[in-house]
Amino acid sequence: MKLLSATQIIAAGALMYWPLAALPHIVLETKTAPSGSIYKAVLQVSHGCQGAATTALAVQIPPGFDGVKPYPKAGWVITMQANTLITWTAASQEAALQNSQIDEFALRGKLPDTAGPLWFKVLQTCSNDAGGASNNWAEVPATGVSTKGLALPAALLEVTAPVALVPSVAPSAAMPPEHKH
Ligand SMILES: [Cu+2]
Repeated sequence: MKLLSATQIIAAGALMYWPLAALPHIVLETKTAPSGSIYKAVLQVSHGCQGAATTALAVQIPPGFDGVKPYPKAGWVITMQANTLITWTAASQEAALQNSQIDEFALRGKLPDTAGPLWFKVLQTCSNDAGGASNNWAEVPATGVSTKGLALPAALLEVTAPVALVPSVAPSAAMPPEHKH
């Protein structure tokens, strides 16, 4: 049996840890969707604030995302402000999302007819007891869609051009065969 050296073990550990370390913080489950479609935005919250439990999540509805409705969550109270902000608040300490757990908050609406990035800005509020305050996931790059280097990036949805209807039969095959009288 071949024993791994300490260096090899550390290197393997670093490799395994890297994908986790590179994960963004609050992200959308589905990161692209066609323009004009009905879209369910599922925001995944994978940790709290500096170890503290999440007690509220306020999502700014991006301009152009229309007719938005939130999905209810057991133990959480929902408030909506003028179709611009949806907030889920834990109704009790027990309902708060622990730092060691993952959960999802969802809303649904109609995407704009034009393609381009849609940023979901999220204010995550945490329990004060554990020393956490809040994380304002609202940073957006000056240009483009790369969130590299941003400490608190907003969640990105890339709205793509509408899906073209593909004919079930190729036009040439659908043409009547050449015939003679
Ligand atoms: Cu994070």
